[in-house]
Amino acid sequence: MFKCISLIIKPSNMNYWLSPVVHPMKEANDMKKKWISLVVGLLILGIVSPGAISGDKPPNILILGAASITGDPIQINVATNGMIDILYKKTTSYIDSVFNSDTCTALRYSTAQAVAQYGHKPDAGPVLGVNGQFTYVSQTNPNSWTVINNWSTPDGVAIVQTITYTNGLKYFNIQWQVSTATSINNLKLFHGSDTFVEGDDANDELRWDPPHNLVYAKDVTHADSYIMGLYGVTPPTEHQVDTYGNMWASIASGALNNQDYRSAVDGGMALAWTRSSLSPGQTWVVDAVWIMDPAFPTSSKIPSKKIQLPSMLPLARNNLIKADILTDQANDLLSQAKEKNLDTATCEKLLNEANELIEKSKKHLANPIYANNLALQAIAKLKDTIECLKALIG
Ligand SMILES: [Ca+2]
Ligand SMILES: [Ca+2]
Ligand SMILES: [Ca+2]
Repeated sequence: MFKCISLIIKPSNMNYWLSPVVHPMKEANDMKKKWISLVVGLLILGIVSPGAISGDKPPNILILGAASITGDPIQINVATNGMIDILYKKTTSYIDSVFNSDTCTALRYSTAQAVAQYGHKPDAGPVLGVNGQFTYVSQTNPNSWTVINNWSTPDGVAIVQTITYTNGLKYFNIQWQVSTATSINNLKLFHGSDTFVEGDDANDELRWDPPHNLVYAKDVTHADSYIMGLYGVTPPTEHQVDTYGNMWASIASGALNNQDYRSAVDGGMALAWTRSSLSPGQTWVVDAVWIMDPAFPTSSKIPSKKIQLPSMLPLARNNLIKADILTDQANDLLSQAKEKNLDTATCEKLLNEANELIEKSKKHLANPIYANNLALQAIAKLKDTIECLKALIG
């Protein structure tokens, strides 16, 4: 079932932070401090009981503002920025299988001027793009089993990540749709994960399986380890199984190393897909599948289905209607403020920016993903305008 939850429990990763097992990057002091302040904050709020952090059991760590697909045997927690945590119920309880929510995406491309790369920032890794992080536009949940995240870049590139799960299956689908306001070339999309098979970061042995376009990991300390795999429904052009640090470094530098095997380590794995060019009005669709399975996934087990493309045009139009309604509300409040001779300059600036986004969105309806992103940005700006005017009027 889908829950729009404000708090997600992250027990095993906290164990990592408190455990004496060291990894220089992951044990960074500032991260520890962050966790500690979070726990202290939650104690004050009464969300975590003091008993929860004494004794052997780690405290529950809670992360704000995420969406969760709580299926069986797979649970998928998607952070507001679209980074993913995957839990797998091997027998009776769910096993955390990703370090924090470090399943991340990055996009590289050339504009007429330069090569650009934007991406996520894993907790234990660098920003996955020389130009910085994606702009995180929105997260929506059209039903209990789907989470959609919208991102953009300053070059007018829009990315929609859609995750869907059919309850009971040992895999879930993930898809990216990329569109652009101006022509771009040499596109490369990366997706990778800091694996945490069997609930710990260590001992993950990783392989590339070319017949299935699959990178996968299993934990060598468990004879019955389940397999965690990323399968390219859209055939990938690069892959890497490695230490998680090498894997993130490769993505950040713009190329995977195609390494096929890595003996037990704190592992990570990634795939990349390429496309030579993308023009306004076109959409590049990349489909992949995350598999969690006790047995090696054979061809008959690996799904070939792609996510049905949701039509973004009705969504963009619907969001433009919402933006128009909010514009009317903002204009009403603006009139009231002006009648009272209040200084409305700051609020009006926000309103003008929103109007520019709406006009731009309307111009780009032939490119509905981009238009929808602009409409969503306009809605956010109009909400700020309304808050601004309400504060002014009092
Ligand atoms: Ca995790
Ligand atoms: Ca790992
Ligand atoms: Ca492991």
